Amino acid sequence: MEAQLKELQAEALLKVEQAEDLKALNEIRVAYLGKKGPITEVLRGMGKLSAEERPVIGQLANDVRAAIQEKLEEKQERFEKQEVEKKLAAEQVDVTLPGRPVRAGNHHPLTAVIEEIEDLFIGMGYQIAEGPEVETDYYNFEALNLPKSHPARDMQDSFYITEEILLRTQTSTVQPRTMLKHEGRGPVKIICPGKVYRRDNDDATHSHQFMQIEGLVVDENIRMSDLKGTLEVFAKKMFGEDRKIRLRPSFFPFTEPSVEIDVSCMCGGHGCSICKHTGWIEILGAGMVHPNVLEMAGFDSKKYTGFAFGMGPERIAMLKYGIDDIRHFYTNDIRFLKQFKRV
Ligand code: 2U9
Repeated sequence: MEAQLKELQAEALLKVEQAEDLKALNEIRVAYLGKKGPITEVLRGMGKLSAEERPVIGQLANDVRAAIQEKLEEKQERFEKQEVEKKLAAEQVDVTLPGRPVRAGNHHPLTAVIEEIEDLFIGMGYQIAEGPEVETDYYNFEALNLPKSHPARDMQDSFYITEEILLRTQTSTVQPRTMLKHEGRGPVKIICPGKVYRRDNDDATHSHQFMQIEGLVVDENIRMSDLKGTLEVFAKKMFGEDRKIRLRPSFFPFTEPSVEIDVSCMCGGHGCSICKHTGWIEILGAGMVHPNVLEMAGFDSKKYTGFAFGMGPERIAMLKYGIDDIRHFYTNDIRFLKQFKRV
């Protein structure tokens, strides 16, 4: 039995020596050290041995088991180390290689212009007010002095959802909402930027969805000269300190008197295609808030007066950057967008 055990040890150690991978080692472990293996078999026959032989053979069997176990573990460790080294060699990274450039994004030109306008008015003490894009007929028309029978309602073709609910055609809806919150007490000094919708066929100068920024100031003793001074500051900051503005009479149902405001062209009046050889470019509509509009929003029109204005940021951006088609703002062509990196 002693010789048998020693032979088993020699045989198993040779096989471990010849094993070429972890799978082979595992097969050897099962074959020699498993429950059905030859060593277990030998130990099972120990009952037939004499009392003197039993501890000697028992000790030897345990030594053989330990020797095979030790060799198996040694070789397993070697295989595992080789495996890790192979993996590391395959995954080698050359840290000296130059990196691939990552294109940093930039603001959309329209967002940049809107934020510039917002900052400008915030600097003059205005607050930003916002409201819903899905509006009631009341705030979109009625509260702005456009009753159901008013012919000016034909001026805009709107996206109606029901007879009383529509996509707002102007951000002017935000002003009466904000004024009502003031419960008849001034001052109100807000600008309202946001998306508006009109049923237009898209072309170089029209879009069925576009942006508006409107402003409103309501307080005691607000005069037309306040309107003129404010919008002159705006035009100079936006287009250059050398620019001038002029006011032309106009009509809006929510303001009386109403004006359109032009900024002098950068051609200096010598004539160019942008100002169509007039020397002036229209940039804003404005006026003194109609007393009816003040009263409907809960303000006493004998005590309070106000001015309001409105502009299209797309038009401002087109003039500022020489963009010739409004659709560029909405088609998201990366070649167009990446030209407007803010510094
Ligand atoms: C209230 C009172 C008065 C807002 C105003 C304009 C003139 C104007 C648009 C023209 C085309 C902007 O560029 S556009 O899309 N707007 O010309 N908006 S006065 O007047 C208001 C608004 C609300 C309660």
